[in-house]
Amino acid sequence: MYLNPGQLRIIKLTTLYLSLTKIQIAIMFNIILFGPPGSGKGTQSEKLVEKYGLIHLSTGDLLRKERKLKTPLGIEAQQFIDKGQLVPDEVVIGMISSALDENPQTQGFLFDGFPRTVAQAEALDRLLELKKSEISVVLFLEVDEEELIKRLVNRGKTSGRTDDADENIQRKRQEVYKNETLPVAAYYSKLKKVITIDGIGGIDEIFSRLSAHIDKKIK
Ligand code: B4P
Repeated sequence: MYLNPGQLRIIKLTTLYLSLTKIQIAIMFNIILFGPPGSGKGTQSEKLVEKYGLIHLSTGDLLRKERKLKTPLGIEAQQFIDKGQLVPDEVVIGMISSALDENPQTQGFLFDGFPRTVAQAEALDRLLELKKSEISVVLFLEVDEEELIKRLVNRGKTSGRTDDADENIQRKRQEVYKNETLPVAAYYSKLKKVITIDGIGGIDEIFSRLSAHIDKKIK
């Protein structure tokens, strides 16, 4: 069959596009660091992004930044945070969507404290699909409730965070976690993406456990 130069060019470009798409899927490695409030997501995320060169997306940090700048979004969000409640889905999904668009060239993202509802998980999957990517693994830090409350009360002594100030708010946050956030683990378990990790122990010890699982996935 004879193909004219124009048709040949279209075939070449299509082939190039398909191979680039494949490369993008292969290169992006996206982690969700999952766990209850105080399980050490923020602590471990800082170390993981440094080791693996990922972009750290913490919805908690993004919301606190908005609050500091006194933006309308920050002021609205703070009312929920102060009561130990979740900020509405559309607010955090919008923030994550913008952050994904701001980092088109990354080799992957580490999502810390997001998704916190099944609606957020579904939205994240759709956003990544648009980028020809997906969640590679969900690392679930398991810590018992009394240890969590102890850590958060302790953090409250120096953090200045309004949601750390009071033990009743801590208990409320743990309750919200069980009702609204834990179903996210079930959602990703169905997709066989969840690995549970013991979140009790020294910070470096837990970091080694997380790294060992990531290294296995990357190979
Ligand atoms: P976040 O900022 O996500 O914070 P977090 O859950 O409180 O803590 P994290 O698990 O990161 O624990 P950390 O490392 O600090 O959320 C804050 C609020 O923002 C939420 O309540 C919600 O209102 C809102 N929000 C955020 N994301 C949202 C979303 N997607 N949807 C809706 N609302 C959202 O560790 C805790 C303490 O333990 C620290 O003091 C740390 O030093 C210590 N620690 C860590 N590892 C330890 C270890 N191995 N041993 C002993 N102590 C340890």
